[in-house]
Amino acid sequence: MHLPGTLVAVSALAASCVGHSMLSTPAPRGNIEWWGTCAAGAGCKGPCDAPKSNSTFTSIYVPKTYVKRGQELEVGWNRLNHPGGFVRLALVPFDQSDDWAAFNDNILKYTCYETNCGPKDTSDKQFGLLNGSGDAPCSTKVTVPKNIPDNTAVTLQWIWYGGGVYYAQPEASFGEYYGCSDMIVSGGPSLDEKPKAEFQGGDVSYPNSNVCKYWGSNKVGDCNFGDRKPNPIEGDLLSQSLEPCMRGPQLKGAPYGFDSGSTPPDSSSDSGSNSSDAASDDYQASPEVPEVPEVPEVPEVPEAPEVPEVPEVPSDNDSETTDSVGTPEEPSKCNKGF
Ligand SMILES: *[C@@H]1O[C@H](CO)[C@@H](O)[C@H](O)[C@H]1NC(C)=O
Ligand SMILES: *[C@@H]1O[C@H](CO)[C@@H](O)[C@H](O)[C@H]1NC(C)=O
Ligand SMILES: *[C@@H]1O[C@H](CO)[C@@H](O)[C@H](O)[C@H]1NC(C)=O
Ligand SMILES: CC(=O)N[C@H]1CO[C@H](CO)[C@@H](O)[C@@H]1O
Repeated sequence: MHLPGTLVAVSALAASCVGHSMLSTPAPRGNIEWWGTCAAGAGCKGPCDAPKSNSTFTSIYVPKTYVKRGQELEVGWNRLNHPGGFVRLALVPFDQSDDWAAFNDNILKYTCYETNCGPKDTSDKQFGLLNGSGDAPCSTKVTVPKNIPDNTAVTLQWIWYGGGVYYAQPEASFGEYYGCSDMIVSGGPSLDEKPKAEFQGGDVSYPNSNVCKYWGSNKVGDCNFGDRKPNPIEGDLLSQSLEPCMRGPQLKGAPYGFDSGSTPPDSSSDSGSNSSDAASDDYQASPEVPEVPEVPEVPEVPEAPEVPEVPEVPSDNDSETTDSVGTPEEPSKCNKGF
């Protein structure tokens, strides 16, 4: 990915600037095409930051992450100068990790984007109280389901949606962002029951209520931009994304399915417009017949991939200037965060 001329370099910075938050812990698969982030507005339609075939998970050269059933797994992402929105976490067998419907059917948790994190300057002069920059690490914990058979390769999906303050426009919302991390479940107490999706609200703006601050939509799929992709124009930063998604004031509420008047999120038709109606296989549907591969045996060894990690993405959190603060007319302010 290297870059003969200034124009290309500028466009690379721009691309890294257009991308925004991403899963950081456990480590994501790694997105080469969009410089680390998987933004629906840039053309990355999920369900993961990279497809199953790009995962290094089956390579014997890459150390695996092991988790136990019932374990409280810490999931982290960086705020990267943007307030608001929700994070959705879902977990499916690795084999099903290219399938939106499978994730929509196996949601574990919703929480606020700004969980355990917030802006650097709480009373930002330009964007208002708690709307300003700051790239603190955010995090939540999710319980590894107890209905997963031993030695199952699984994929945890992270989605950020409903985020706000798109390029200094306080009333413009971001599109959706996706990331996935592959791991093996082994050990821990077993239980046949499939976990129910839960919502844990309470963010930096509403620390003691079961809601989140968000912009645009509280529903996954509304800001996926369907099959549309941008037509990037060299040197035109904003042309690299279809964002913003929606315009309107900052909102306060629970995710779709937990707010009044909507139905629970566990059924695939309710959660995410990009889903088929076909039900996906559940782990507990057939405990005797784990259709899930036993991982350790997977020996397909592609030549050791050289670039499986996220490529040189500028450091997430060392920015002095911020992309949300930089105005669209000043794309050079944008080259540090993303
Ligand atoms: C997947 O891998 C191919 C081949 O290395 C690469 O061209 C493509 O950009 C990767 N996809 C993503 C989303 O990073
Ligand atoms: C944050 O920005 C939104 C959109 O302009 C505004 O409605 C809201 O009042 C701001 N929040 C605070 C706490 O000032
Ligand atoms: C960036 O984040 C990492 C991991 O959260 C942390 O160790 C490091 O100190 C941070 N750097 C800065 C400059 O904030
Ligand atoms: C309804 C919808 O947008 N479906 C899309 C979901 O994502 C896949 C993969 O990008 C597309 O092929 C579908 O058209």
